[in-house]
Amino acid sequence: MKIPVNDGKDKGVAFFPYVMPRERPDMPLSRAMDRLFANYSEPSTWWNELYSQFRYTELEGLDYRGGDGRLTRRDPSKVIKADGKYYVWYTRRSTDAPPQGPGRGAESIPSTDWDLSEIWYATSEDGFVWEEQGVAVPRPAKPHPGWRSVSTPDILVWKGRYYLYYQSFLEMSGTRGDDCPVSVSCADSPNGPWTPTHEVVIPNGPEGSWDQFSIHDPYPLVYKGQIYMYYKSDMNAARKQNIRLQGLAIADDPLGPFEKCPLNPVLNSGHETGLFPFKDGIAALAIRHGNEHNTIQFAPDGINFEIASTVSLMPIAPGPYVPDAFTNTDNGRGITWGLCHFTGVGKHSILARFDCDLSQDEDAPNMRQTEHWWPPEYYYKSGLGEAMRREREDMARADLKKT
Ligand code: AAL
Repeated sequence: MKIPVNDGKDKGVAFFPYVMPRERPDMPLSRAMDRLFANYSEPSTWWNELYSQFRYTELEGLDYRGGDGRLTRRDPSKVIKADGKYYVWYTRRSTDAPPQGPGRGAESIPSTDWDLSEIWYATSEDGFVWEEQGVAVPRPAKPHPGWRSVSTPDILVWKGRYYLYYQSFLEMSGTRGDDCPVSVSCADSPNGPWTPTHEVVIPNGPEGSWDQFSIHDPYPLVYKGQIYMYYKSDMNAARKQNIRLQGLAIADDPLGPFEKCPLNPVLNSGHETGLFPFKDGIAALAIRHGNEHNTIQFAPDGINFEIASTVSLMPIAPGPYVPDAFTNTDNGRGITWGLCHFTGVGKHSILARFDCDLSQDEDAPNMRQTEHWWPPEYYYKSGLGEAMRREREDMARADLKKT
């Protein structure tokens, strides 16, 4: 193929213009430039409504007992607004010992950070200072689902009632794997009292299926008049090569039955769920794992997701404030903030706030930047380590001996 010479002199071949066109120009394009106009809503992050940087703020008001690992808060729910306040629910573990590692706990000794946990909640009048209100869902008695631990909650508001969905462990996390189904509790107020159904509402898949062992991170939205419950499962645990995929189950009633989407899994990357109605579809934060991690994705039907942007420093375990999460909107406005968590803070996790501009109603130019100017020491923290340093030195010596 004769490669067109874009010197501007050969009038037979136009050159790509200096000012970025907002529509695909009528000219031959490379695959990369064609993709820029075909795959994205805009050819640049400057105008892409589903691109944003993420900024983080330490929360005030939540104590962690000196951070000795006996108290953890993590995996926040979506944030909702009720009675003129913000509400959030989360995993709270308070144990006499820090976590001992997957499968290495005992009756009152936690294995993982979310073992032997309860669901607690907090309220805020500004989204930065939070006041812990108390337990929402304690661990039920054996043999009810969740007797070992209830964790990783999310909230649904449906026809004036409140529903908390959560991972309900029937054994210590790490016994085989991080295995659990999902159960649900109901209330007439965000302050409870919460009535557990003691039922599994999102069951594990059949033997040999991708979600046979774990139904994690339940995340309900109201879409097309139904309850769209997104969730994550861990699979392929061979040789510690876990793969996380996300699925969808749909119901007409908060207590089910939830019918799993025949196209499951619907997201090929990610970890904890974080989604929101956007325009006529659903947007998803694909964080941490998979070929498409660190992307924001969009599905015009809530099922078939495409990459909308590539981002960085994404919130871990995002619990966004989604004003239209339950309004059955066909023009989702998007999100600007939420809560998330940081794990491995010693042997516990902490909640934090993230801010972004993934909203049709906000324009924060400083969040459209794509670069983080970290000082070198931030990069050096992601170092080689002694063994790999020696390995690379040996490689260099061997290479230099070659002619
Ligand atoms: C989190 C979530 C689920 C997992 C564990 C606690 O990041 O994916 O909740 O079970 O880790």
